[in-house]
Amino acid sequence: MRPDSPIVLITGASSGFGEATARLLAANGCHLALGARRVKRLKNLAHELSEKFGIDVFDGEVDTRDTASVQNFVNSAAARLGAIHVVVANAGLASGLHKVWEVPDEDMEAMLRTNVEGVVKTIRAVMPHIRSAGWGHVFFVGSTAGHQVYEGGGVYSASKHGVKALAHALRLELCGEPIRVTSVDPGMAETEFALVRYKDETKAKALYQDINPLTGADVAECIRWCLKLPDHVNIDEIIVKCRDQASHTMAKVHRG
Ligand code: NDP
Ligand code: 8X3
Repeated sequence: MRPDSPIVLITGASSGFGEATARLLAANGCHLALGARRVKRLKNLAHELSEKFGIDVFDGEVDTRDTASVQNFVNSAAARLGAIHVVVANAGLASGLHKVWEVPDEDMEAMLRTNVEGVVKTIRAVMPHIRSAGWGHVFFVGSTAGHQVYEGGGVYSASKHGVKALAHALRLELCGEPIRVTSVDPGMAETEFALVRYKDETKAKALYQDINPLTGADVAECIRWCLKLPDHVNIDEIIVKCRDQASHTMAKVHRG
């Protein structure tokens, strides 16, 4: 049975898409479980949203690369909120911009462990709760990098192609159950993503110079729209880019 106020678990809720999705879904009456490693940010957000919208918000530290941490976060959230209906498996990152034969172990492991293993661990922990709730929606946050590749982005693209594979497989596995599966796959969006990738504020800012990139709120709106559609409608995949980015590769970005 579809609830009026679904309980939504979001990983990577301390910034960017995750935070923006928490804000928009809170305004739409959803209850929230917010997870990330930077707990101070989560606590402030949880306090603000519960005060402003009168919703239940659980916040918890989670490192999605770690099985025990994910299990603990998800089970604590379900115990505190009573159920989980929706998951937004959003936590992820790019680290560096290296050719495939030059990528350091540290960057490779950060991307593959967070973007692929972390997503599997999240879905694995949440799925029993969603199935026992009897209605649900699973959101993956992929990327245009899961559809096209670019130089220096080989490992990141491999990880996002992996996310696409997971979304497609899960949709097949859940066919016949009242659970929808959507992958939201954005292009360039100004969040903390580029700062995390380059570890350099000037380089991060330059990426978005003279373009009008997507924002966290734009991606949150895609998630809200998919969630609000009638129950028989499943949006499989959304590829969303800013108007200035005609192609995933930098060759076709309009600056001016
Ligand atoms: P941000 O850097 O702003 O947010 C990333 C979030 O992921 C943070 O809340 C961070 O929290 C969390 N996170 C990272 N690693 C872990 C971890 N090991 N455990 C738990 N949480 C973690 O970037 P975005 O909002 O842009 O990125 C969100 C998702 O969107 C990512 O999967 C990214 O690949 C994808 N994406 C981004 C695009 C862009 O151009 N911005 C475009 C397409 C896809 P904390 O550090 O507190 O743990
Ligand atoms: C993030 C978009 O272009 O940096 O997924 O790969 S891009």
